Amino acid sequence: MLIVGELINSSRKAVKEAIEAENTGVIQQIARDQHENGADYIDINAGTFVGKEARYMTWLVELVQAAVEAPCCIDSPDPKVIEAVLPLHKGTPMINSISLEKERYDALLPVVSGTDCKVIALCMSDAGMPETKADRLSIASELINKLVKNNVPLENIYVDPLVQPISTNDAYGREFLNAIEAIMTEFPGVHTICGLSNISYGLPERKLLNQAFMVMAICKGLDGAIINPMDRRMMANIHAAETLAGRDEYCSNYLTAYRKGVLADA
Ligand code: THG
Repeated sequence: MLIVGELINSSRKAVKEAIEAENTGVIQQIARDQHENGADYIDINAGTFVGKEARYMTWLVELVQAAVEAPCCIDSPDPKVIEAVLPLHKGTPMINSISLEKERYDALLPVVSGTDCKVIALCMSDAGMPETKADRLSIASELINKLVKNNVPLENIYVDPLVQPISTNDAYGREFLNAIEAIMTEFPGVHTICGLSNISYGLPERKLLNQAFMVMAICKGLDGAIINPMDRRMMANIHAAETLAGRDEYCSNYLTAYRKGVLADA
């Protein structure tokens, strides 16, 4: 399971304040904490700073790279910001995200084509948010085919079928989960990823719902997640579910996690 640590996001108050104060220590500590707790990539998102986003993202990428060996996941609603930040990143980052929205697709394709970057392919089109499994599969298919045709290797594509709040429609969990299964079955070698926290929006005990949903998604084949790696119970659930889903030969990852102490009292 590829883990992207989500905590360096300006929608979080502490991060917003650290960015505004140019507090390098706070940001670098969040990066180190996430990496030490299992993040393979460190998501950086300053999307709430309209107008100043490019400047803050430039600052964040250099700061995070100075603090940890893990590469960044460059998360921006603005394709121009992603394009501007990319050359500053040493090694190969993850791009979050391309979609089927025409403007976004046309701007980002030349940026990812022919590189070795991992790219999140978000199931969004100009028709809006997907509702059903069929909507998601149709957008995913078109995106995957176009990207592969344009020199983006299948194994670098992480499809995000887009999680929507279960509190607004009781079918949203099922439609998402069935989309994961369909995408992983129809495109062997592609990956799937998601941010989970939308599923629990508007409900109490959100962590519980996020954890249960993660286990269900792993059962359907999900192999990437944008999460808070400091949530010990979430991380323990991921280790357990991957082993139980048959994705851990000889249970060796489970046993390694146990020896590191990350499963106990989670
Ligand atoms: N898919 C992709 N990228 C994404 C998302 C996704 N990037 C952003 C987001 N979703 C994932 N990142 C975060 C970062 C922080 C928080 C949630 C998601 C967060 N949430 C607060 C919490 O959980 O306590 C609540 C914030 C609020 O709702 O006010 O900290 O889906 N490709």
